[in-house]
Amino acid sequence: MSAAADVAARATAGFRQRYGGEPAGRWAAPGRVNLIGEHTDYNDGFVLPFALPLRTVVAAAVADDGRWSVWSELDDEPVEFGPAEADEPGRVDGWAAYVAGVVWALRAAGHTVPGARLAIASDVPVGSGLSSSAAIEAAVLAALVELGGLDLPADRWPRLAQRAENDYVGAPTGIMDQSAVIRGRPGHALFLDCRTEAVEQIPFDLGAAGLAVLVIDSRAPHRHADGEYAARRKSCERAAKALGVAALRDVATGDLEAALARLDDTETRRRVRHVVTEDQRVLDTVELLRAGRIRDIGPLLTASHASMRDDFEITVPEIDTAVEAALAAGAYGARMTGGGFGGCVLALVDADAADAVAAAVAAAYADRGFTAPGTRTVLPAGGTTRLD
Ligand code: GAF
Repeated sequence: MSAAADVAARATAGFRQRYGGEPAGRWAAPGRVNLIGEHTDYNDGFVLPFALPLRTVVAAAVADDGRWSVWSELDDEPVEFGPAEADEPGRVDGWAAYVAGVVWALRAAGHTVPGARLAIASDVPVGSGLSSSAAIEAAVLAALVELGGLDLPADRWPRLAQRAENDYVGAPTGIMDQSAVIRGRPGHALFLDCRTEAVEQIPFDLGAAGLAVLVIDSRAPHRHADGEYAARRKSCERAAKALGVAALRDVATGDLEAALARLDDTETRRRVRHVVTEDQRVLDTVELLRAGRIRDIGPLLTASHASMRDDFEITVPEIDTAVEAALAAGAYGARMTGGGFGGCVLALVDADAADAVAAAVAAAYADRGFTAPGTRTVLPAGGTTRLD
């Protein structure tokens, strides 16, 4: 059985076992990596993520009692909640908060959400920075929209799923992850303008170019990731205010030095420099990909990493070790992907060199006494969909 069929079968088996009977349908949403454009989304800037061939599947059916029951492989017992808990952000916690958050966001937007029984299985690893939470949100959202016959076109799903995460779960994230997992397309990276939500599917045919993206799970324990993420966001917002712009996206690359000169602390200057240069790197990457020059994006990926390490200060030793080892072993470029303080690194490599690069990273880890990394090659996959 393929991995995709297996995770769907697990969701169905979970549904039958917990609730009896058959689900009305199964909906799948992927994890994501971000090719480039980190911490730019909440600055109204540009990102270029793609969906992964790792999926979360929700098997679901309407429940006539108007309540929600959610079982996941992560727990033995289902979590149950009704409208009262759904309407009060924070009442449901743990992984089920992402489900309750979607119910909350739909209700807050004026939709009549059907009660439902849901069973969730997933191949997206939790806590690795591959957006397992956005995958749950998107799959549950797709299921509830269809089960309830809600009038909600898919281009409005990312903002709604983001609200679930921001306002119910309480994580002040941007719109990248939900957009990637909902709108991703096989063989493409998603160029997203986070201010306008305009998207362009950029061909990213690694296979035809003899290339691969190696995703390295740093296995670094998350170190204060939530608090540090929120602090970075606040710092950017303060800087935008000090510069008199709506968001750091409004600082043009050519105006960067003048803008930096107007800020009086060096830490804020570094944060601003990261965001403004990172937006430009996304635009440059898109130009190269449009021209079919995939290998040439390598230096931009590596420059993005240096900027995250030195200016935004969101990397950790395991992550920097993985990037350095991948580059030394011949990767065209490598960078941390995602929010930071752990998570994954991606490296652009020749497909036939992927194993050697992975081995070099593992050896560097062993030298430093780190827990062995996880490695896999990935191709851009499709976004959220109904399976049957
Ligand atoms: C996390 C967030 F959820 C995203 O919105 C984004 O800010 C990312 O970190 C950093 O680019 O994945």
